[in-house]
Amino acid sequence: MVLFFGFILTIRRAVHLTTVLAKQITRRFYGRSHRKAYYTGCSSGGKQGLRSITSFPEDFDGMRTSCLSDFPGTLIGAPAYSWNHLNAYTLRVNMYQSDNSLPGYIPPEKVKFMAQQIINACDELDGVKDGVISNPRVCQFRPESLLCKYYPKATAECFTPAQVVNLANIFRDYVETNSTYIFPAFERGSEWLWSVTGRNWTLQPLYYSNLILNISAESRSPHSLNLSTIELADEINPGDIIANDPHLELFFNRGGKVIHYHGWADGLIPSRTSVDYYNRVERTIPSDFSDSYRLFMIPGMGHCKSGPGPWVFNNNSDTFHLDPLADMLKHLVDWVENGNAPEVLLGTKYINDTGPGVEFQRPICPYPGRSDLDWKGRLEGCKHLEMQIDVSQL
Ligand SMILES: [Ca+2]
Repeated sequence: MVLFFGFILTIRRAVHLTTVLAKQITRRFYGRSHRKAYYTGCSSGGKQGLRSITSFPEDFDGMRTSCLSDFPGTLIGAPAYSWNHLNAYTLRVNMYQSDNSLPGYIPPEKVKFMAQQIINACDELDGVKDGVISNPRVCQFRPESLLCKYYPKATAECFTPAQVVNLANIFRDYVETNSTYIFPAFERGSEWLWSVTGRNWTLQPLYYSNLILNISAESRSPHSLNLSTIELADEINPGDIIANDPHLELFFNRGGKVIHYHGWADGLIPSRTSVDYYNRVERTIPSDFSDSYRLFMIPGMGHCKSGPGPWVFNNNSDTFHLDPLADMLKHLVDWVENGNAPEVLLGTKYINDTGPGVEFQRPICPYPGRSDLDWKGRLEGCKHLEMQIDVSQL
């Protein structure tokens, strides 16, 4: 039995109750209970998955809920788990980019130009010239490099001082008063997915107004956000919508397996929110949990899908027929049922994103591993802080 959850916003018990009913329906239809239960979801679906394994760790389990050999498995993509802080970052970006009459507003054609400049500067840092930035954290592109040399004589291919400041703010992590870290910024390479229409960026721009501040439609303004507003949102936590609990021990102890993924070019939910979560789990559970939980950061993938990178791995599409190494759900089943942990994921980029032909494939190592590629994009090894995987054995 596999449950698919998408972008519909649900709260604490909704996933649990849906799961209970789904199991009953499955039993009624097939005349027997399921043997294994798997979960896959991205975005709000990823958040719901984290809620499930932390609040209801027995949900994705077999018919014998007390039997540890009946393992659960969960596939979590780009989770919007830190909903309050994610919306705070989105609102902050709105301050810079939602009004196209402001001098710092960056129009779509300049965003497109900037995106190409970033690709030009950082594409080959991973050793392969393919239009994909494999590790944006080593991309040193600076907004000021686009500053018009002869300002105020600006052109379509340079930025005014106000636009450079605006861009630097978008690329800067959101840190509030007293050095309070709120949320990571977008990565270099995510610009192609930015909302640059001059209106509010997506992701519930009225969340703070309607659910936290309870102010009228006439008073809605993203400019009202500050640290006390964010702390109020954390305190109210409407519908128990925050799913940032890093305590996965109960799920792990039941034999649970988690594959977590996030696109490095996500222009909707900044990529490092997943790295932040992984690091929090690492600080919470000091022992090695690589036999239970692995994170894959996907080069050049946008929000749950699409982008210039190898974004197809059975994450959001059932129209492709992939070999097991290139299918994350098959990896999860193999891990749960045969004990084979995914050492490397093979991401696929199809021609025109529809196939049937394959444009290229890229091996992706689990975080914090780094995929070392030769110039043809073939994997030379996964360099880990503590270990190095021998890919000839895969
Ligand atoms: Ca590249």
